[in-house]
Amino acid sequence: MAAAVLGDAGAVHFVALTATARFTAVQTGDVDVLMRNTTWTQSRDSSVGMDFGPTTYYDGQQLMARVSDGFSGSSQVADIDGSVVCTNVGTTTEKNIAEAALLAGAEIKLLGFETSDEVYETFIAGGCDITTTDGSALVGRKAKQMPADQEWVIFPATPISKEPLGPTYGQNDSAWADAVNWTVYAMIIMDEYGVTSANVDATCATAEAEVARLCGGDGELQTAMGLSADAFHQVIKQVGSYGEVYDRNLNPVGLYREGSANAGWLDGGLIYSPPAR
Ligand SMILES: N[C@@H](CCC(=O)N[C@@H](CS)C(=O)NCC(=O)O)C(=O)O
Repeated sequence: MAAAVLGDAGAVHFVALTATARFTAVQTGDVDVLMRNTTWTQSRDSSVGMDFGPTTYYDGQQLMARVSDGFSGSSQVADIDGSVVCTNVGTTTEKNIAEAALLAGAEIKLLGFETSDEVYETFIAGGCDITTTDGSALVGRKAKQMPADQEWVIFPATPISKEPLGPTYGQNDSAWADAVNWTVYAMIIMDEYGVTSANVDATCATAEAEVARLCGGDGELQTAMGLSADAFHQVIKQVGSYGEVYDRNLNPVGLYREGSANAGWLDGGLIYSPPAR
């Protein structure tokens, strides 16, 4: 966003927010855009004073437990009957698990924490049998924090919820929404054409049609949105295409686009952008 709007990907001020504090920060304008792992839901979109941009990661809630407690990749929600479950407060997670446990006839004790660090400290120390949140976060925490003397497993194979994650901003600010949304779309479209930070300069020098427009050449639409013509050229050059950003951040923890909902639409996934014209 900083590369698109200010021409400098480094011109950004990151503010760390707990799950409970994040929506107030958007409503008050303390942050211009809330990123990372906020799920698009009906209530957040309608009554909480926010609008949602394009989904950048199709996630889903799963559970994580110790193999030594008898859990495996084929465990189901019904199998957590009698368990202590740790999660973050102010999330879709706590609501989903309470609902899913009720439906599966599992009686659980839910412990809510402000930060994820507290969740995993408690889980590692044995204060809870189960942790639950978006599957991507479980995979990340497992890769980073599983102690050598424990084996953690993630289940059920099919997530218990849909967690579409993407940018969120204050409602009724159409110009800002356009800038945020089209930055995401440009990254998706450039990925479809195989344009990367490494080849964007050369590609833009000779590009035609849709790529040329996104590069800021013939028929470009960025200036009509209040951005500079080369806004998306800068995004790809300084940050990368959708695929590059995905691979850079998520491959290291073992998450790959292939065969997932986060593959491009031409590869059977859900990542899709309206045309740049
Ligand atoms: N996607 C869900 C869950 C988000 C969530 O649980 N976030 C937690 C855990 S991944 C978090 O960001 N914690 C911040 C932290 O502890 O650093 C939502 O939007 O409610």
